[in-house]
Amino acid sequence: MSDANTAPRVLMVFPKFYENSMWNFKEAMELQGARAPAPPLGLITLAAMLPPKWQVTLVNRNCEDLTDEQILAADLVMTGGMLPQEPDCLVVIDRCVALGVPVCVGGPAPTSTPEVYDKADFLVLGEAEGILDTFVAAWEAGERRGRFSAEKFTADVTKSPIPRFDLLTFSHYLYIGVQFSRGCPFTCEFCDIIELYGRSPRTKTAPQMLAELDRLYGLGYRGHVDFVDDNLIGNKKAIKLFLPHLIKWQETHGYPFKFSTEASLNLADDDELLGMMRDANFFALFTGIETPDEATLIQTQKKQNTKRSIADSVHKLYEHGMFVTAGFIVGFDTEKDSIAKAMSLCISQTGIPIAMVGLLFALPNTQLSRRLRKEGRLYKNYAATTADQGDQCTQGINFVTLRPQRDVLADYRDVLEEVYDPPNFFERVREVSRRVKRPKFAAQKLNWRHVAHDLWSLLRVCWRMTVRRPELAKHFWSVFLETARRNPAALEAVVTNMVIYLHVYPFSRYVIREINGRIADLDADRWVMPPILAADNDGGGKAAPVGKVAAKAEVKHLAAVA
Ligand code: B12
Ligand code: SF4
Repeated sequence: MSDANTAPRVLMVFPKFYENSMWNFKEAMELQGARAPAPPLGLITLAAMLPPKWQVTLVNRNCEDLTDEQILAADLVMTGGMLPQEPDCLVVIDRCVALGVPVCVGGPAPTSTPEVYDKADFLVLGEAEGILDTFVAAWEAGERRGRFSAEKFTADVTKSPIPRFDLLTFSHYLYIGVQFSRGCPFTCEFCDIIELYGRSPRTKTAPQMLAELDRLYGLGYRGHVDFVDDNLIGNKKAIKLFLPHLIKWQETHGYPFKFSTEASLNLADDDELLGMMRDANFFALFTGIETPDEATLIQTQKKQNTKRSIADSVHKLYEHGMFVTAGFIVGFDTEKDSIAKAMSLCISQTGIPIAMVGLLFALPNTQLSRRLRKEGRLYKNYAATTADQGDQCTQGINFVTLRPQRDVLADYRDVLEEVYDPPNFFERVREVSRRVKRPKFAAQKLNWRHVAHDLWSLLRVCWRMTVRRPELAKHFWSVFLETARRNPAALEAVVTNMVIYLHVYPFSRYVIREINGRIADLDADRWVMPPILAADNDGGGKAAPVGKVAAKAEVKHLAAVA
């Protein structure tokens, strides 16, 4: 054990995500031999910010076990992550407490709901750049308990160090994340990004970003790099200044990386930016479409998606070399009975194969959860998380809906049934095959190790699609062969979407079964409405349910509220 004067041995632990999620891309990981989609960028950034003499090791519980010996060998355990990691994070805290090793938590979930993490010795809330020095000084002064909160949105990301990529085993991951900016200028009501990272995107400098890429390159990493920005184009001026440097870097290094990111749909309005992203080798983009209903987009304050053809916007992104995945949500207040049809049609017209359709879930610390609470519609335990819980696909609608809950659930189920029905899904992949125009880079160097690995993965995909899932075989081969013949450059995008489907298809069937179960409970009057969080209660959504409200009470309650 170190005393206050010697450098502590720090064990960083990234908690497990719970299993039932549309986002865990299980089959893709199996096919690629990976153990988790992405590494813990928050923890490795934190590791780089600690004093250099502190010795850091990392355990990612999604990739490997954590032993008591590892905990006992540490002077301090640092852990934390996002909401779906909460149950495992609490297990890690309990183990540290039981073994008598001080534990410090931080990251987005503890920042949103600190009351859940009371057992930890230290809480370091908010962006670490703004507060870690205070924690380190307290530790070095011998303090062994405390709570430290960063001032909101003031962390200077130009001071963020290069993350400790050296702590990672690259082969454990499908891709590696880097971050250029934090925050988003928009005001979507359900979003917690703007609460956690602010509305004024703060960006790193070009030399800083290139130094991160140099480090990854120097460590031998090649392939997929994800810009984990909340909205890469949140500060258009800054990204336009950075991209020419990125293009040059890629050219000089023979295009060792292909990039993905997340951006708002108004990217489609900016040809200059789209051209730069194509030239830097961006190949995939996630965007929040949420709903095709204009009135709902306005009500949920997502105005950037209004007054446009969503399909045309998405096709524009395809033309610039990127395939698109998108988020859709069912359960908004202003939704109409026709939403299932409208949403399925929108998804079909855009030709987005992987549409992450979820139920609206009021996250803690958002405008939405504050409004619902004020309106007396938020369930008391609305943010409770358990290890066997699913994501917002099965657990969404944690509040009293304005339309009958049964209708919302039925609409959601209908969308999932329609969009993930094999013929419909593969038709959308065909759209990708026809529309995506991948650029050719004269300076691109082939990495033969990667080519061999990709070919091996492709063989396994063909085998799975044909032998393991014979019901998909004819669709798969039809789209695959058409792409190989007409637009071979789009093969990677096509196959990637099909691989993700190997997880999303069975997962969507599982969600449909769960939703049908919820509907059956409502029909049989077995559903019991959870208690409501009082408008003036400051429980943060974590209070245990008290008492039970009779079935069908939701309707009565709503009538009373109205
Ligand atoms: C990349 C990403 C993912 C990746 C996975 C990342 C991974 N490592 O496995 C994917 C795409 C799979 C994913 C999925 C999901 N995600 Co996500 N994701 C992100 C994103 C965009 C970037 C994360 C990141 O790398 N950030 C960069 C690092 C540097 O920032 P950071 O993690 O915040 O770390 C800083 C501080 O928080 C702090 N810190 C972090 N850890 C610790 C620990 C200690 C001890 C201390 C002191 C400090 C500290 O120090 C760092 C430097 O300041 C964030 C948004 C964001 N801006 O962070 C959302 C985010 C974390 N995701 C979120 C959510 C809700 C999800 C999903 C449920 C889907 C969804 N959006 O609805 C799924 C669930 C996944 C599952 N399997 O169940 C929420 C979490 C909300 C919350 N309050 O916890 C976020 C904040 C955004 C959002 N609303 O979508 N996600
Ligand atoms: S565009 Fe995305 S990140 Fe920005 S406020 Fe809306 S949901 Fe949040």
